[in-house]
Amino acid sequence: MENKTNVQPERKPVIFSAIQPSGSITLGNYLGALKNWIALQDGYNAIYALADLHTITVRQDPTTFRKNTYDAYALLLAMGIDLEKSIFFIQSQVPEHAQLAWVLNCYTQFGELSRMTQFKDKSQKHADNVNAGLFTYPSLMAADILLYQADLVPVGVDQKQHLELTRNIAERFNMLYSPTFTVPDGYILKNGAKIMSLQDPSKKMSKSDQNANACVHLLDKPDDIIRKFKRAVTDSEACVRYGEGKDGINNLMEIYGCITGKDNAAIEREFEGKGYGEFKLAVGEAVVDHLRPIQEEYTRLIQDKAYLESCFAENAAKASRIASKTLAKVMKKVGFLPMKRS
Ligand code: ATP
Ligand code: LTN
Repeated sequence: MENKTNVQPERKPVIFSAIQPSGSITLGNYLGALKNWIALQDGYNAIYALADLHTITVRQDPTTFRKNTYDAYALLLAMGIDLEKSIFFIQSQVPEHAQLAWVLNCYTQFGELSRMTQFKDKSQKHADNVNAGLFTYPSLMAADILLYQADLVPVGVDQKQHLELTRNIAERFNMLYSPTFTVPDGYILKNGAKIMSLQDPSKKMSKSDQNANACVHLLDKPDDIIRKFKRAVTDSEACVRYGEGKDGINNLMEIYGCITGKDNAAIEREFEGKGYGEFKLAVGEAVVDHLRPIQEEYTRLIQDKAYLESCFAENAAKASRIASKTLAKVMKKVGFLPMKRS
């Protein structure tokens, strides 16, 4: 997905990313995506969102959904999203997202959406509710990105296909009318791009996993984190080395490497001659130590709802100022009449 031409030297490149408040945020979300969001704030014009419109493609209990949204916002601030540097808003509070998504739906082909592997996976997983929103999910995601003329989109590897589709939609619209959207590039981390389930290391670690032991949540208590790592599925070789057929150990090495900055060779040396029990405990403890300050800051922030709500409002207004410009251009090019309110 190389495309350097749309990064103009006179402005800081724009990055956009979003996460759904669809459950409690996991270590996979953090190492695969969110840690990178924090690091990118200095070099880029960073715009981040909680994609709550996407979340209702899977049925949500309203009370839990509201709680997850507050929690995710507070947790991301606790991780280090700095509102002096970045915009961080809630998607449903910026109506331009739903508006542009509708328009883009009409420039996205049924065949393209049918090929999305996430759609296929999620329709199997939620066979009783294969709704139209689940199907058109990628055009809403394209709207999120294109409204801000994003140059780069930091995401986990599982979102690559949606990003390709976003590029195709943008290119198609630009060709049909005139250059309107920046065509974005993906920004996928090498390390931690895909953290796997602790119970089935062939599957990605996912917020919505039914098996509580499969997934470490950032707000899990230290004892629970240690316990989940102790129970992580490994293999029978009892040797800490990266290799084929060792998905469980590879995954634990990846997590440990992301947290400590050590490479695989250093990890292999550190645990030479030691058993899996010792290694799993070390990984658990490293994760607990890393999360401690984040959890403390989250606890402080979540008690201050008034502060959080003022952040929601201020950031939605900032986002809307940018989004409304792109939307107005699109509407005009398509041929809608300008809206004049008396
Ligand atoms: P759900 O279970 O509701 O589908 P999820 O845990 O898969 O949720 P998303 O909200 O879809 O998470 O993704 C948020 C971000 O985290 C995305 O950029 C995604 O690529 C990344 N991500 C999700 N799971 C992982 C994982 N296991 N490893 C690395 N990155 C991940
Ligand atoms: N589909 C994404 C969340 C998401 C997103 C976006 C990511 C919604 N809109 C725009 C990047 C850019 C996911 O992580 N499942």
